[in-house]
This record gives sequence, C-alpha cells and structure tokens, in this order.
Amino acid sequence: MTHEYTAPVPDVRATEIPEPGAVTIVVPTYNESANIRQLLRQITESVPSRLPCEVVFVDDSTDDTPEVIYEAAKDCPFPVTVLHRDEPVGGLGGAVVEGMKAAGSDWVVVMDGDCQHPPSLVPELVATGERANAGLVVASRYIKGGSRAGLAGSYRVAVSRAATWLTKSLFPRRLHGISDPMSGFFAIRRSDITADVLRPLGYKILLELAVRSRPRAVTEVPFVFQDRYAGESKSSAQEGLRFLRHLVGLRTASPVARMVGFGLIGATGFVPNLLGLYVLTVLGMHYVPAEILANQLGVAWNFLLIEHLLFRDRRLHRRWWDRAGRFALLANADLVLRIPLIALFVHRFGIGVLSATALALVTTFVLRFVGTEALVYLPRRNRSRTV
Ligand SMILES: Nc1nc2c(ncn2[C@@H]2O[C@H](COP(=O)(O)OP(=O)(O)OP(=O)(O)O)[C@@H](O)[C@H]2O)c(=O)[nH]1
Ligand SMILES: [Mg+2]
Repeated sequence: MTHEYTAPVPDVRATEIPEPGAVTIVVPTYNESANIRQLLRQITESVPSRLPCEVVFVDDSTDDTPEVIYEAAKDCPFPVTVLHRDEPVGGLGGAVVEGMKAAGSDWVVVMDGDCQHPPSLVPELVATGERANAGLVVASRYIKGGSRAGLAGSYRVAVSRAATWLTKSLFPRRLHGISDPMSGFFAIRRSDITADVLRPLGYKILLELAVRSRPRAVTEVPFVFQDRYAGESKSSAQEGLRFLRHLVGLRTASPVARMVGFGLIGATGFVPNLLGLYVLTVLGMHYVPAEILANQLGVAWNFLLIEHLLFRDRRLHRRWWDRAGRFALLANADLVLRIPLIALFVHRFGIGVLSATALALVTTFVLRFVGTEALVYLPRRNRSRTV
C-alpha cells in the first residue's frame, strides 16, 4: 500500500522551458531523514527559478523520513509528493519505477536522496536533452569534467570500475554512448519510459532502462559524484550479488541468449562431475555406478545454477522438488537417448561416427533446453512481451 501526500503549490515561473511542471524529480529514499532538508534546500536554490519542477519521493524507510519530508516540504516553492510503500517491492529499482509512473512532467530526473547527485545539474540535464533532442541524458562520472570523488575508498572505486567494464562488455551495442551505465542520476523523457517492460532488480535502474527500453537518442553530461551528506550507505555485498543476477537476467532475456547461458552452465557441470567420479573411484567404487552417481552431482550443480541464474523468476509454477525431479529426469534421459541416436545417425543416415556423435550432442542439448523451458519452467503468459 502507498500513502500519498502533496504539499501546497505556490506559483512557480519558468525560464528555460515554457510549460509548467516541466520536470519531475524522482528521489528514492530509505532512511534518509538526515539528508532531506539539505536536498530540498539545494533543489530550491538551483532548480525552480530556471525550470518548473515537482519532487516525488518514493520512500521505503523504517525511520521518520516521511515526516521529515512533510515538514521540509512546507518551505518548498514546488509540489512535493511522498509515496510511502509499506511493501518495498523491487527495492530501489522498484521504487524508481513507481516514481516514474507517478510523474506528471515531460522530463523525469532520477537522483539519490543523500545529496551525492548535485541538484544544480538538473536544469542542465533537461536543457541538454532538449537541445540534442535526446530521450535519455545520463549524468556521467566517467567523461571529461566528471569524477567519482564521493565514492568511499579505493575498494568501492575498484568494484565500480570493474562493474562498469563488465556491464559495458556484456552490452556493447545497447550501452554505446553511455560511459556510466551504473549512474543513478539521469534525465529521461516520460514518453521514452516503458515502465511495463521494466523488471528492475536492485540498484541499477538506468542499466535496466537502457537495455530493455533503450530510448531513441542518448547523451551525457559530466558530474562530480559528491560525498554522502549524512546517514549510511545501503550498498552491500548482497546488493553486489543482486547486481550480478540482474546482469545475467538482462543478458539472457532472449531465448537464444538463454540457450547459450544454459550451455555455459552445463559446461561448468563437468567440474563436480569429474571430481565426484575421482572421489568415488578412489574410495573403491566400480566405475559404472560411480559414473552414474557422479553424473547426478553434475546435474544437481547445473540445477542450482539454472534455478538461481537463468530461471529465477519462473520458479513459481512448481514446487522445488517437482522442478528438481523433472530437471534430473531430462538430464538423465539425455544420456540414455544419446547412444541410440548416434546409432540411428550412423546406420540409418550413414553419417560418420564423430559427426554423428557431435550431431547427437547438439540434438540432445537443444531438446534438453527446450524441455527444461517447457516442462520445468513453463513461462507465464504475460512474460511473452519481454522475452
Ligand atoms: N525507496 C528506496 N530507496 C532506496 C532503497 N535502497 C536505497 N535507497 C535510496 O537510494 C539512494 C542510493 O542509495 P545509497 O545507499 O546512497 O547507495 P550508494 O550511493 O551506492 O552508496 P553511498 O555511496 O555509500 O551513498 C539513496 O537515496 C537511498 O536512500 C530502497 O530499498 N528503497
Ligand atoms: Mg549514496
């Protein structure tokens, strides 16, 4: 459930962009009470005189942040809305999507609530978008004039750099022209937001937007990432893991990419399989039962990875033991099927043994992938638009 509050609206005059309510500033907040007054003061000083604005806070706080916002909003010359969520669906990303849906202006600017993103840049982001006729303007720490001064410690800098490099390498085309896909500070035209295809996971909403609903033209403006004004960071190792899952989800959104992911995960299954075989035979087991048992280790390994990386959001249709059973059945059927298939290729179609084996491997692999999709993780009907 969300509660909504809108502060009284004094008259605001525009200078750069004529129509009223030209920008909605969406600020996700989680326990940021110590930063709210400063943030609203900075917005008041730098934005409304140049650009009419409204501010929408999407709040998942467990402290008194909403009350602090209501109080501070009384001094603001623009409308301030708080959407407080009792259930923080989708975390930070979900909050931003909710804020974008509630926005009423032509431009939506997303920024953090801890003053790390300078509000003085908001008019420039919008003006740049208008000038370049762009759909998305990213405030970047990684172009000339920008810096990540406020990123606490060399560890955070290294992690951020590695994450940016990995992300750019995985989506070279989609992220072309975006030097800072991990930025949480950007302006997007409301007409370019396709909120219904977004399935954000954790922090990286810009990445989600750029990959799933890439706006027409993208441009960037440099900015200096400031120090947090007050309060605590919410980033954590768990957030890092969520980011990796988000990357895998985005990269495997198409069936072909998912099949490649399925194959790569399958290949890693050799490790537990061979290790198991080694241990069992060293313990004195005959190699045939050892093969069968060790193979089940590989199957279990693959099942775990596939569940958590590839089909994470498609697990609701069956209980876990049902999915595990079906998956194991398909994996073992693959083994049983391969030999007769090779025999068929060799004797019936006169194919050489090596080619027949390769063909059988590919055939059973494709069958197993299709079978896993259809029989274990039958897609929900409303997903068809995004895959
Ligand atoms: N609504 C909502 N906001 C969140 C949530 N998690 C974080 N935020 C907000 O998202 C913004 C960014 O979070 P931060 O903790 O500052 O993350 P960060 O900037 O990567 O970390 P620091 O550099 O240490 O500040 C802040 O305004 C947070 O209050 C959440 O689950 N829900
Ligand atoms: Mg921050």
